[in-house]
Amino acid sequence: MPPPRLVVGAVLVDRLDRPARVLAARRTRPPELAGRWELPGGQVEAGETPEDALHRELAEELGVTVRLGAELVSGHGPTWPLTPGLVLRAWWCELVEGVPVAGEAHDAVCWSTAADVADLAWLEPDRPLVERVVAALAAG
Ligand code: 9L3
Ligand code: MG
Repeated sequence: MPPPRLVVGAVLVDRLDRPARVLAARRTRPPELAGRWELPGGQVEAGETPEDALHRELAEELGVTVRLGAELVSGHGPTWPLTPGLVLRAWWCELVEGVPVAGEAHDAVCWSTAADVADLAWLEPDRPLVERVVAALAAG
């Protein structure tokens, strides 16, 4: 079996030191994922580091520049399962420049608090990450 392909995602928060809000983005595609909310990001391309890919995806998808913080690591390590053959790695990050706006990949973005994040229809594989994020937001 080939190694799983890597997707990177952003836990984009209002501030890294005491986060109160996280950015959720609603996908436009493919049809089976359209309308679901996600931590924005995408596939790492050949020759890119995961961190470079995350910066590129956030610039392309949301028009922002970010500073990366710590990686969001699960009890099993840094990767979170997506589908067979696809895994996700995610980093906390905060804005350096720009205001996130939905481009082609999304039709809405939303800064969510711990209280309202659970009301969003998240992609299933993002839910374990979101649970961890909510705990951090609530602790703030
Ligand atoms: N995916 C799941 N959760 C996420 C992201 C950024 C991506 N937080 C899944 C959706 C697609 C695949 O990874 O099946 C590749 O993502 P994209 O390049 O279409 O954004
Ligand atoms: Mg994407």
